[in-house]
Amino acid sequence: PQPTYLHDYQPPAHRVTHTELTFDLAPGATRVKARLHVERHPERDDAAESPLTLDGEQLSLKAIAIDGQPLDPDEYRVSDTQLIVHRVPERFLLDTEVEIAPEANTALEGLYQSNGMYCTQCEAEGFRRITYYPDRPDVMATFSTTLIGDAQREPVLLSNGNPLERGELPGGRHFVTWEDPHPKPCYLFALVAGDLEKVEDSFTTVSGREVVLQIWVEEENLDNTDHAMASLKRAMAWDEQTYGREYDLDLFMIVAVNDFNMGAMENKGLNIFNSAAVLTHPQTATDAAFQRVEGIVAHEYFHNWSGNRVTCRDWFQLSLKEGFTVFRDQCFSADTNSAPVKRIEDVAFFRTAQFAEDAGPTAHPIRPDHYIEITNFYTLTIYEKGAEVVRMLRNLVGWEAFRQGSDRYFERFDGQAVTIEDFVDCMAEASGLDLGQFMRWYSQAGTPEIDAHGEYDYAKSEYHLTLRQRTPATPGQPDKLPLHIPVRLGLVGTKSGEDLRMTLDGEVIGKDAVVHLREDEQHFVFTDIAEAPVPSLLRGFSAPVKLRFPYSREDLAFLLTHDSDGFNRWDAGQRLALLALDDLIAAHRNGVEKVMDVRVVEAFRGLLHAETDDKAVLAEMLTLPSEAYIAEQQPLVDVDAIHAARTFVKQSLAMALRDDFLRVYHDNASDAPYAPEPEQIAARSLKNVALSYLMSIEDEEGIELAQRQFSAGHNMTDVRCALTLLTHSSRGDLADPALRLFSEKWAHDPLVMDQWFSIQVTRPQSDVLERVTFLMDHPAFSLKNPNRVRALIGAFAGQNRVNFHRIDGAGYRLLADVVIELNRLNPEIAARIITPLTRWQRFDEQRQALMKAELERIRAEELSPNVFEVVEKALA
Ligand code: BAL
Ligand code: ZN
Repeated sequence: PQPTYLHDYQPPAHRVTHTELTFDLAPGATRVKARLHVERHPERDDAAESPLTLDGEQLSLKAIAIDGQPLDPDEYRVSDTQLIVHRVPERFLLDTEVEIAPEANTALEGLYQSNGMYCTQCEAEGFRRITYYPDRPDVMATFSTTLIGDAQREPVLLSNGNPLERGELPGGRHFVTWEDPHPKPCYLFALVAGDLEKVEDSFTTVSGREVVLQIWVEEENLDNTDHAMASLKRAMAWDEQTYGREYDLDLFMIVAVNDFNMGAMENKGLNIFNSAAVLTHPQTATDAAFQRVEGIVAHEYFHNWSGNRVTCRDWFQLSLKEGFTVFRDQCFSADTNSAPVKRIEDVAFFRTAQFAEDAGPTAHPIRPDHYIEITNFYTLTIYEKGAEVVRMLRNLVGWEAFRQGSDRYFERFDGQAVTIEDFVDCMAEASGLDLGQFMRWYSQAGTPEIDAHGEYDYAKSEYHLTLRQRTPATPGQPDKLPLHIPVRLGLVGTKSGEDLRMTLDGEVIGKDAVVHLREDEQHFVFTDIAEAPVPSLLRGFSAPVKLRFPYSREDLAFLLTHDSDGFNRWDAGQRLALLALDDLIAAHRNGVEKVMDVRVVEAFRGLLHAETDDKAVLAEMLTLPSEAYIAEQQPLVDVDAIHAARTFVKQSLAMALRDDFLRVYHDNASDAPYAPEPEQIAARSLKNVALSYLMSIEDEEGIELAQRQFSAGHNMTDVRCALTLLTHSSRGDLADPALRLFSEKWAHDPLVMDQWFSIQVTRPQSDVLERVTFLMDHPAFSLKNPNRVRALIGAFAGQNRVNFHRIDGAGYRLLADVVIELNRLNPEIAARIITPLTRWQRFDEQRQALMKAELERIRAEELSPNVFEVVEKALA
C-alpha cells in the first residue's frame, strides 16, 4: 500500500452538490442507487480535461448512466478502489447502482449488520464501501436518502436530517425518505434500520426552535437511556451558553449499536453510539461509565459545529475537529462535575498513554504529513494532545479572545472544509498575538522535555529559574525546533507556605503567572522574593511536556501540603511516591531488602487526617501512580520490579495506616439511593480507594467489607470494585464464588460480562494467561465484537503488565495470534490491539527478541493496510 501525502493535496476536479440515495436493504444483497449532481470544481483549471474519479471498494456495479444515458463499457473503468469515467460534461447527473453485502461485513466500516440491525460507519473512508463517490471531506453535498426495508424486521428506518415521506410497498416492504438540508461530507452520512424502540424528549433552543430528541435502542435497553438523554440536554444548553452554538435541525437522534469500532460517531442528526458509550443503569454501569457516557454524548453533540458545520479539508486536519471537540467536552465535564478531578484524571491518562505513543515507533505530529491508513490516526496524539494544544491556545489568548476567535471561525467557515491554519488564524486575529512559533506544535511529534533549575539568592532576594527545552527525535523527525511553551507557575514561600508575589523584569506578574519559554534555554529572574521558595511549576499541566526539577522529598512533601494549585498538590504526591518507588525498584533488582520511605507514609497520614471538602481529589491523591506510569519514568521497563515495588508501597501504607483507611471506609459508606452526581461519586471513590488498601494486605475486616459490599449489590461501582479486589487477591476461595455469582446474574448483559472478562484477565496471579485462553471460548466472547476484544484481549495485553510480559513470551504469542485473526475480520481493531507489541524497545533484550519475533510472524501474513502500516513502523 502507498502512503498519501499532505503536500499532494489539491481540490477535487469535480464536486457533488446534491446526493440522492436509495437503499433496498437485504442482508446478502443490498442494492444502492445513487444519483449525484456533479459539477466541475471552479478552483481546478484542469477540471475540463479531468476524468470523473470516484472511490469505491467491495462494490459490485450493476448500472451506470450520465444524464439518463447508460454508459458503454469503454466510457468508464472500474478497479478495486475506483470508478473512473473518462469524459464528463461540465455539469451532469450521474446514476449508479451497486450491490453490497452488509451481513458479510465484519470490518464494521460502511454498511453492516449488528444483531440483525443495519447500521453504518463512514468516517473516515467507509462511504466508499456503500457507493461510488468522491469519498473525501472537502466534497460537501445535501443528501436525500430513501430506505426500503422489511416492514416486520426493519420497522424503523433512520437517516440524516428530517423525515420527509414514508409509505407501504408491495411484498411487506416499506420506505422512509429523509432529507438533510445541511451540506455535508459523506463521512457524516448514516443509516440505521431495524427493530428498535425509542425514548423521546425535547429541547427548546435559545432562539425557540423545538428540537425532538430521540434515543433508539433494543427494547430491553429502554431503561438505560435516562442519563444519556439528560447529558444531551445539558450539552445542548452548555454549547449555547459557552460557545453560542445552537442546534440546527428539528430532530436529533442517537442510536445504540452493539458492534462498533469506535466509541461513537457524530453523523449529522443521527449519532451512532457504541452501546457501551450510551447505556447506563446504576446496577450495570460504574460511576466512571456514567461520566464517560456524559462526556461522549457531549463530544458527539459538540461536533455538530466543530466538525460538521465546519469540517476538515482533508484527513491530515483531523485534529482540527477532534482536538477542539475533545477540549470542548473536557471543559463541559469539568463544569458539570469536579473540575480538579477531571483535570487530574485526564492528565494522568495523557501522561501515561499519549507520552508512550509519542515515544514509540508510531509517534506522529498532531497534523501528520503522510499516512497509509487513516483509521490508524484516530490516536491519543490527534485527540488528546490536540486538545492540550487547543487548551494552551485558550490560555495564551485568554477566554474572551478565544471565544471571539471561535465565533469568527464558525461564522467565516460555516459550510466549508478547512485547515488547522484557518482555526489558529482566527485565534491570532482575535487576540492580536503572533502564533507563528506556536504552529510548530502541530508539525513536530514527540513530547518536549523541560529541565528546570532554580536557585534562591538570599543576598539579593531573587529567585533564578532556568528552563531548558528539548524535544527528542521521533521517526522521520531527527531534529526539532524550540516550541512556544507556556509554563504556569508560582513560588511558594517556605516560611509562609503562601504563594509569593512575583516580579519579573520589573513588572509585577502576580502570585500565579505564565512565563513563555520560546528559546532552547531561558533564564528568569524574579525579584523582591522575600523568602526562599519552592517553585510550583507547570501548574494545571499548562503544557503537554515532561518537566524535571530536582525536588527533594522535603520539597515535595511541602508542596503536597501548601501548593495553592490543586493539580500540582496532587502531582507533588505522585512525584514523592515515584521517588520512593525508584528506590524500591532498584532494591528489587539488586535483591536488597525493601524499606519503605517514612516520608511517604507521613505524607499519606497527613492526607488522611487533613480537613478536606473535596473527597474526589483526596481519592486521587491517595492513589499511587499506575504501573504504566511508573514504567514511563524508567529508562528500561522492568515489569516485575515495578509490580513488586508498587505492591510493597501499597501494602506498607496499608499496614501503617490501616485504622485510618478503615475509618475513611466507614465514614464514606452510604445506603442513599444511587445517583451519578459529584458528591456521591467522590465519597464512593474515596471509600473504594480505602478498601483497596485494606485488601492489599488481605485484612480480615477488609475482606469482610469487600464481601459485604459485593453481596449488597447496591450499585455497579461498589460491586465492581469489590469483585475486582476479591478476584485480584491471592485467595481463590474469595475470587471464584464471587465470579460465579456475578456471571450467573449477568450472563444476559454483554456490557456487564465485558467487565467480568476484564476483571479476571487483569489479575496479577501467574495463571491468568490460561484463563484468557479459556475465556476466549466462553459463549459470551466473540472476536467479531470490538467491545469483547477490548474487554478481554485489550485489558490483558494493556493492563496486566506482569503477565502479558511473561518471560516465556506466551503473552506475546497470544496477542499475535489474535492480531492475525482480526487482521482478516476487522483490520481497524487488529491495528489498535497490537499496540503493546509495538513498544518492544522499552524492554530487556530477551523480551525485545520475543516481541520482535511475534511482529515478524505477523508481518509474514497477508496484511491489511492497517496492520501493515503499524507493523512496518514497529519493525523499522
Ligand atoms: N469522529 C469519530 C468519533 C469521534 O471522535 O467523535
Ligand atoms: Zn470526535
